[in-house]
Amino acid sequence: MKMVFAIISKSDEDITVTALNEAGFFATKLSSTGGFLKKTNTSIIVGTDDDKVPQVLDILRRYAGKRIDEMPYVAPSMSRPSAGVGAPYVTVPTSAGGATVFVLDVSAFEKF
Ligand code: 2BA
Repeated sequence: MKMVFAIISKSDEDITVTALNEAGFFATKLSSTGGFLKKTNTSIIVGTDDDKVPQVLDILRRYAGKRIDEMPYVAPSMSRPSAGVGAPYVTVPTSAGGATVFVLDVSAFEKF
C-alpha cells in the first residue's frame, strides 16, 4: 500500500477531491501553507493500493497540474462607463495550478 501526499493550489482542491472520490479513492484534505511564499495551499492524502498509484497521479496531473489559463483582464480605461457595453472582452494567459507529490510506502494500515 502507498500513501500519496500531494500539495496543490487551493483553487484546485474541490475539483481534484471530487474527481478522486468519483474514481473510488478515499481522500483527506488539509489546509496548509507554503513555507517559502506563506501562501495558503491544500495538501491531499490518499491511501491506496500500489497498482492504483498511477491512476491517482493521472487525476492529480489532470485537475491540479501546472497549466496556462485564460484569465479575464479589465484595463482601467475599459472599466470606465465611457467604454460602453461593447468594450472588448480581453483575456491574458496566466500560469495556474501545480502539484508537488510524494508517494510513500505504508507499513501498516488499519481502521478501528
Ligand atoms: P513549488 O516548488 O511548486 O512548491 C509549491 C509548494 O509545495 C511549496 O510552497 C510547499 O508548500 C510545497 N513543497 C514544494 N516542495 C516541497 C518539499 N520538498 N517538501 C515539502 N513541501 C514542498 P512554498 O514553500 O511557499 O514555495 C512556493 C514556490 O517558491 C515553490 O514552488 C518554488 O518555486 C519556490 N521556492 C520554494 N522554496 C524555495 C527556496 N528555498 N528557494 C527558492 N525558491 C523556492
